[in-house]
Amino acid sequence: MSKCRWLAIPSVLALSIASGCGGGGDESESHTAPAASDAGSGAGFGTASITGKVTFDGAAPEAKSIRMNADPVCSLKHPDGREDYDYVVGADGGLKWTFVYVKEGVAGSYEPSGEVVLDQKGCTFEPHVFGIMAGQDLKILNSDETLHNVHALSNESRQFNLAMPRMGMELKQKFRNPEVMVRIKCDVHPWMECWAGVLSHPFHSVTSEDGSFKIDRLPAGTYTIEAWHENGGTQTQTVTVGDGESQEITFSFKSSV
Ligand SMILES: [Cu+2]
Repeated sequence: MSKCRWLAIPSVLALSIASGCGGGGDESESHTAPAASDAGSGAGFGTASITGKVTFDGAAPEAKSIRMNADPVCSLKHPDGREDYDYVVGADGGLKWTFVYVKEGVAGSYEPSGEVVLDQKGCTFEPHVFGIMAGQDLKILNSDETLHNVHALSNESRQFNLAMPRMGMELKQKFRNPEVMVRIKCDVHPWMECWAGVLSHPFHSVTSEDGSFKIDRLPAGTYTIEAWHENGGTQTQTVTVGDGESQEITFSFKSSV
């Protein structure tokens, strides 16, 4: 931690400025041109895919309103608060923000390619759930005119806790080792949290508004697919796909709150 510099900020005990501090240790706050892809590269990609939908069973719990009055910058953007993400259920029952990934069955080895972008915007982490490969660049942005900090509570990789005091600031971090899931929070704004699914391969997806997901470029094989939801827990299914095939599966979660 000798490379860390420290910044004293009222209301925040001690947050390290990104300077190769935390994370994997050799990251820097410099950044390269944006790359949209978070897919890995290398040998071992195939033509099979697994698609499907995650639904919520029953009536969706009523969303609670998150008030952001503690920070005027945040409340200005959300004067009436914003709905929580406990269960984001679409009109057709689709459950958003479910991480769906291959838990077992990947035989090849994969190298990360490109970067994953995590923004702090409107005093909310965007996206709320994302997948990333171990060793892949995570570019973290601050799009707000206020202080945020990103505090990754990883168990398998080194934790990082970095102040981002200025709008437009960017930094990069990595998770060294796979872990499903890593919770990331902001210590300044207690409602801010998001989840990273860190994998050794690129076969993952996050459900969209309608609960759909797609994992493609899979080699033919038999896979254990896990669906993780922050309040719904986990479910697994075993699926076999052949070259050029697409198998469709569904998951259904019930409320635990
Ligand atoms: Cu914040």
